[in-house]
Amino acid sequence: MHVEVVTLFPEFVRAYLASGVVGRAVERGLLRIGTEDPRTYATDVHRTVDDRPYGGGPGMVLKVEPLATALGAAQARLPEGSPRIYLSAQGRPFTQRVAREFARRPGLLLLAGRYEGVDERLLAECVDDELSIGDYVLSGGELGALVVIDAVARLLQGVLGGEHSAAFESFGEGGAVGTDGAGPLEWPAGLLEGPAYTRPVEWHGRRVPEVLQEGNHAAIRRWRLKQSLGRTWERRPELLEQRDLTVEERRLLDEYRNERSRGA
Ligand code: 9D3
Repeated sequence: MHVEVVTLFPEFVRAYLASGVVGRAVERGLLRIGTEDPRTYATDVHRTVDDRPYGGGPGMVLKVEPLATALGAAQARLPEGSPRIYLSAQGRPFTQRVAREFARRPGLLLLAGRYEGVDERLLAECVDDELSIGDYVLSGGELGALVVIDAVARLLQGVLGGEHSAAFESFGEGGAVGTDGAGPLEWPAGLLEGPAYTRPVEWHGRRVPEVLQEGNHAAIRRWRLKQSLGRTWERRPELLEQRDLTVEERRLLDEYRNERSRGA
């Protein structure tokens, strides 16, 4: 896949993308990333990319011409069928479902805004989709673009280990929410994962649950499923409403709630 990012902070974006899962995907030739800085295409001596909003009001708006030229330069490097996406607080929510849609495309053009936003005529003519990464206020679209790239890169064939990608396939259409459906245990889609432990077996008087130490794999699977259901019920109850529970899951969640109400 080929991703182009149009941003006033190309060094920031490239620095982040150089490490971790994404950096390795780039090194291995599974992902190509380019950047384009609109300031390159500003025509005046001050390299101006923003201007005051018509009608007045606070802040500045990104001018249409340098942005349109930068987008055109980035788009010229991308394959046909690469959606053009503007990251903004007003966009539709970016979710795992959207990440899966994007992972099937040959490329992505990501436009990160700054200041109060971009001239609406640029959006009308040069953008196919507008996405937000959540209901909080950021200073610009760069972190949004990085979030999209990270979530999409993990879904590309060969980017994660073989076991992970195989696990992903078995949940691909499940609409995993809250988890990516690609966990090492092939965890059921739509549930949060439960607690994890490693050595030492006791720390500050807190012990690793006995069941995890005993090697009864059926019991471990049941305990983990119960923790997962309980945690989802406590922290993200709306995820349970979007999902049908099996008879076993129903029973495990009831046990969890009963133990909880008795203070266990
Ligand atoms: C007058 C209100 N404005 C600022 C307080 C609105 C506003 C303008 C520009 C709010 C945010 C931004 C910059 N944000 C992004 O570019 C952005 C973003 C976000 O703020 N939240 C969630 N997802 C995204 S993606 C891009």
